[in-house]
Amino acid sequence: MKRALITGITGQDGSYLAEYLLDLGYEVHGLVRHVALQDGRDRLQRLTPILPRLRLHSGSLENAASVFHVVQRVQPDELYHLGAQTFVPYSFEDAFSTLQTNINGTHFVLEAVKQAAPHCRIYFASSSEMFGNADEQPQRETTRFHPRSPYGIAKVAGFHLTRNYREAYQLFACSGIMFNHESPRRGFEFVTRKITQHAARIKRGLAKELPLGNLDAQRDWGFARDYVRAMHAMLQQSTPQDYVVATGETHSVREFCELAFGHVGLNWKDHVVTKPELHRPAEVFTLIGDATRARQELGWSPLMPFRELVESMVDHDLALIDGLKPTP
Ligand code: GDR
Repeated sequence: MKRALITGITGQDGSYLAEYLLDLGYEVHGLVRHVALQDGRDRLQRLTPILPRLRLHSGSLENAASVFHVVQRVQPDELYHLGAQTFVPYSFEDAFSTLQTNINGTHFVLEAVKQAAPHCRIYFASSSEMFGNADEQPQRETTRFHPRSPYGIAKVAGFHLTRNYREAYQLFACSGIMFNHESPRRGFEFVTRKITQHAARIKRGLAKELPLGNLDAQRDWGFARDYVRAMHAMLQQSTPQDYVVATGETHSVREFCELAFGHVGLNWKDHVVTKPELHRPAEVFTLIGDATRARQELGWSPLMPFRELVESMVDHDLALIDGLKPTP
């Protein structure tokens, strides 16, 4: 039986990945902060159905010794490093802690594997935010990085650290350059979930307005459950490589609103208000990924179409309000 260790297991991607690996017969371990273990009902809610099948270890990505001890104790065959501060606007508000946590966290994980479990294969959750103000469309593995936020800068550092551990110490370490991926488990601060939750609340008469920032921003939005299959596939290859994971379609925030509100018979224009304070100091205007390498080498392709993704998120948020579904 293969053993996997996941950092960020409590998040959207961590929970889908844990389910996927359990289904494949893995023994799944997670590194979680001590507070999450103390306050399990809230912080472990995405893991509730699979909790009895997981082995969780208390540790912090801000503490090299705790990362080292967990890696040493678990001796994983595969480590998926997903844990980070992932909300781009917050990285402008507190750039120092975002850079510190995200860069050091990745460095601690790589060093722990090098010292305590060098046979272990590593996946690093890299991001399309590294392309930022990209000078080609679509973006592929060879596109130049031009990050536009402290978050994106930290991901570039993590990407290069991962590559360097691969080249310098022969670790099997890969980065997945993941474009935006969403689901009913997405945090409410991200634009997709913010829109679907508000569309549902407005439909049920619980709210009137949805405040948003830049409606013209365009993103390549896929379904998170599809993306965790690519993470796993990268670690099953004969040689480690970095891969873009994306749908190859781009849509604007405005278009997302149109579909989400339209699905519940509302006109988004009656409810969306733009607020200058929700615009970012430096915006990433258009992202669209070319996942040809992932398609050809990993046999990966996304299954969920865009419209279905939006509608399923709205339906889920309606069901939450109506008390028909537990929080995902
Ligand atoms: P992003 O996701 O920054 O692309 O990073 P987010 O959903 O936050 O923003 C997408 C786009 O929507 C615009 N926008 C708003 N965004 C938020 N959050 N709230 C608003 O009110 C709003 N109005 C407009 C933004 O300006 C932006 O252009 C996500 C994260 O998951 C990262 O961790 C990950 O690496 C990348 O996707 C790939």
